[in-house]
Amino acid sequence: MMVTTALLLWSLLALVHSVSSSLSLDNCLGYRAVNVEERPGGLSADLMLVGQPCNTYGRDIENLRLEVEYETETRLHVIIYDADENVYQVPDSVFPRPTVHHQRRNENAPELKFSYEDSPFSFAVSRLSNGEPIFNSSGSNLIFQCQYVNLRTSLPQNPNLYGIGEHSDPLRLKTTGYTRTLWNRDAYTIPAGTNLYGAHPLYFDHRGETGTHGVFLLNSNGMDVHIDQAGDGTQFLEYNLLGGVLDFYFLAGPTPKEVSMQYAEVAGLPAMVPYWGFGFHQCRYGYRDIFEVAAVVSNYSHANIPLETMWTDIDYMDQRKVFTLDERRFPLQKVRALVDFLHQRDQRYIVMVDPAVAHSDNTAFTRGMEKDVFMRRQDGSLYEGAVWPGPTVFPDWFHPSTPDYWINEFALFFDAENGVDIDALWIDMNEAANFCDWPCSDPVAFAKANNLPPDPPSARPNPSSLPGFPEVFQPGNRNKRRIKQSPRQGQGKYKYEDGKKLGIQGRDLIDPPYTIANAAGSLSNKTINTDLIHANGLAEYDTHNLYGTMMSSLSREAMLHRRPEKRPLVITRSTFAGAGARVAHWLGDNASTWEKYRTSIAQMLAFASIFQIPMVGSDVCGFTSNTTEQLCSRWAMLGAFNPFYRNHNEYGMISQEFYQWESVAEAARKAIEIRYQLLDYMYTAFYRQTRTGEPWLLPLFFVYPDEPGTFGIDLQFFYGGALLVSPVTEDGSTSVDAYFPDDLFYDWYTGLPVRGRGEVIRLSDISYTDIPLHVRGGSIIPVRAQSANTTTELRKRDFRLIIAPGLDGRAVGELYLDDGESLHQPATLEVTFRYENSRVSFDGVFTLQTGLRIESVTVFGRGGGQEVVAVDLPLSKPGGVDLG
Ligand SMILES: *[C@@H]1O[C@H](CO)[C@@H](O)[C@H](O)[C@H]1NC(C)=O
Ligand SMILES: *[C@@H]1O[C@H](CO)[C@@H](O)[C@H](O)[C@H]1NC(C)=O
Ligand SMILES: *[C@@H]1O[C@H](CO)[C@@H](O)[C@H](O)[C@H]1NC(C)=O
Ligand SMILES: *[C@@H]1O[C@H](CO)[C@@H](O)[C@H](O)[C@H]1NC(C)=O
Ligand SMILES: *[C@@H]1O[C@H](CO)[C@@H](O)[C@H](O)[C@H]1NC(C)=O
Ligand SMILES: CC(=O)N[C@H]1CO[C@H](CO)[C@@H](O)[C@@H]1O
Repeated sequence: MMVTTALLLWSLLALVHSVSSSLSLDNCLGYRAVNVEERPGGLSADLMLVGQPCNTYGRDIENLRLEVEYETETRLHVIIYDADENVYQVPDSVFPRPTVHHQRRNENAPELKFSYEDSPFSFAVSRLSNGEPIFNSSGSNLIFQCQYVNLRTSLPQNPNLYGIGEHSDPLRLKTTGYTRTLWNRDAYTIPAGTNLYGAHPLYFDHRGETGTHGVFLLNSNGMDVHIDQAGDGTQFLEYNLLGGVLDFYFLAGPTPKEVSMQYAEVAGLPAMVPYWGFGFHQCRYGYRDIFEVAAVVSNYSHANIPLETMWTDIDYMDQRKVFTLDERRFPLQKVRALVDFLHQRDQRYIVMVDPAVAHSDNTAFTRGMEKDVFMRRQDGSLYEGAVWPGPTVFPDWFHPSTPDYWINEFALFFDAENGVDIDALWIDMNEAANFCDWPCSDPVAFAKANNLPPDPPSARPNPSSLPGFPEVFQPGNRNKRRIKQSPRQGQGKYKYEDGKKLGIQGRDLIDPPYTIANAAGSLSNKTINTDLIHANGLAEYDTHNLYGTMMSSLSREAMLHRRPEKRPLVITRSTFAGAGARVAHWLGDNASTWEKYRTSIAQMLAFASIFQIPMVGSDVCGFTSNTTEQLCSRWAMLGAFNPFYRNHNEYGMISQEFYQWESVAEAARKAIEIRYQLLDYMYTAFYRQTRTGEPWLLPLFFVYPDEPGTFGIDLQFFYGGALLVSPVTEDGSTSVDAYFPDDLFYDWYTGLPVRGRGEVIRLSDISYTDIPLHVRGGSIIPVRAQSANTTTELRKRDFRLIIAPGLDGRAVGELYLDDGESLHQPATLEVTFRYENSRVSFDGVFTLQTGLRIESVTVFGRGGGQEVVAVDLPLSKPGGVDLG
């Protein structure tokens, strides 16, 4: 009876103190924890609904389970799910759960402490060392319904929160009246404050000297995360989920870098990329034919701007159909000739692939139908949308035959001997995007009305000979492949089974009672219908946010199948948590505006340092709308400090290859020269992230976590731990107000010291072909003594060491080298450099014999600037030299 009384009292309190604006939610009395079992390393309990179900946004689930496990010293796993295990959970095949080493776990006390109140149930997580509360759900009752889950944590006032992407808002999130919606969307022009292409339900809470922690919610359902203050001024963060379970990983830090590394333990270490992937890439939508593509290659060469990789957008396709070539404008023989030509010159070629397959007379469709791999409606009919080629069907990545299908399409179309021998892959439209508005009942009519596929530009005869190009561009013929149409087949192939976490039956999968702030309107608008059921029984409603990442993973497999020993490079638009373990990301269809130029820095930092997708970059010079000479010039320089460096442009916009303006060409030559000299420094730091999760591209507060002045900065960043990049960010400006942390820095160009005081310093007279760079004291940067036209050439250049002594007079640095492209490296060079008392020395692993040497050492800050000392140190054994 005590229980009942307490219960009533709690209910009253809940009503009186409720801060929720919705009256109906106030009737939800939460849950009561019973059968609590505490054990070393964890706890479990049953949670039983208190009072009558409130059934606000779907039926309340009456019996829940709570499992708590201290998985490592720094990671706490808390999961709340339905006792019957019918509610959908993210499948392990898509997001492999981290392995838990129970023995290791018990060696030291965990850094986080879980506590709970039993009725109404709430839980809290605190930092053991200082008692700091990290998460506390006691302010409102847990709501767990079949189409709505609500959990709120209180937070300190004015918290420094980061993450919850993908978004184009400031790196440090707004904390009042702010909603982050996660529902992957084809988000043309990446507008601020809206849901974009990816879903990363992870935030960092940085509290300066008391530490940083991370909270990752493994949930792929649509959601709104509200960050706001309640009526009484209490700061909170609230999850509003359209389904799934509450599967939390709390990461203790205590530094931002450590939180990032702990997240990598959960989401997977990022994939290593080939060395050449860091070269400069050129792309655009709207190259009219293979001659124009070849002309761009030729023009880059003439302008003396190193071009590593040429790309082609959907222009190469016949009527925009994947796995086809436009026979007039991109005939196979000429495409192959261009690829051969590029390969002979140590350059590469990349094209785009979309997931949607044209519903028409083409082999990719026919073979897919034979294997029955396309998504179907619940009545068994084929589901159709309308994308670039017009009416399309969509592969079901959960179908057991889809891997064979996809790998086979890649093997045929991208065959090295007879097809388009690409070096890496670009995948797009995989949210999945569908141009056709919900309910898209007539995709054929929609395609016709919207000119899909768009009319290609008219084919041209061979326009002129291209200087330097061999006899490759002669007219050639290719037989059209004719395919017989196979009849439609299929029935609802799936039978529901209880207890398999496949999703509760009887939900409204199209218009759930709770509405998230999806910028595309209703859930299924502009994408695949959310009521489709995949071959394994999962609903698109639950798995929508996984579609792009599943396509990415399988496309990586398909690339590996073509070149089993080589690291694949796959650049995707849509991502889910953990995608970085397999693929890279570009920031989507931005605009050629100063605003997007600025935003690109915060976006890049979020992906690299928080979401563990370190191979990332924006469309340099901007995608849609016309760029300007000055913007393109500044972006050519900023882009050189993006991990992924690609100029890309929208159909119909003015040309923006770097050689189009002399000032931009000059900026690009200078930026690429610096980037290439630094390439091994970057490669080393990137490699370290793939092994340890330590982010290599850093917001300032990651390096100076105790300096409050750094917390909000997202227009400057550290490129590797040693180089501070402070780009000019305003139109027409030749100056920038740059924050210098309390430390010693040196100007990259002059070696002159700058003593930072945790204040802003105005850097001025920065021409349109310059970008301010400063080396952090305490660093040694190995650079290539000269740049080169390709990364293949670059790898033959000797090294130079730049030594930037710290406030204590010392410095350290690292160099990692391998063959640049193999998945497994038989031999490596892993060197640590140290500088102390005017002596530089190095040692490490030298199994990779490169024949390379260090030819000089530059010490910054000496003689008022820099002093260069010629040396001759082979990088084949430990060495050192006194610099006097
Ligand atoms: C959680 O918040 C409640 C209400 O403010 C407070 O009473 C409780 O002590 C907090 N729990 C922890 C562990 O901080
Ligand atoms: C390449 O350069 C030539 C000569 O400047 C120019 O006429 C042509 O338009 C350029 N082509 C492309 C695709 O940039
Ligand atoms: C779907 O999107 C279109 C274009 O943004 C919009 O006009 C329409 O209202 C949306 N429909 C729904 C049902 O959300
Ligand atoms: C871009 O510039 C071209 C050429 O000046 C012009 O025709 C076009 O309308 C411009 N487009 C936009 C979006 O401003
Ligand atoms: C690139 O090649 C051109 C032409 O051969 C040459 O003049 C230039 O110096 C090369 N650039 C670099 C950075 O090696
Ligand atoms: C949010 C934003 O910047 N949107 C802009 C993106 O670019 C388009 C085209 O220039 C503009 O119309 C949008 O306002």
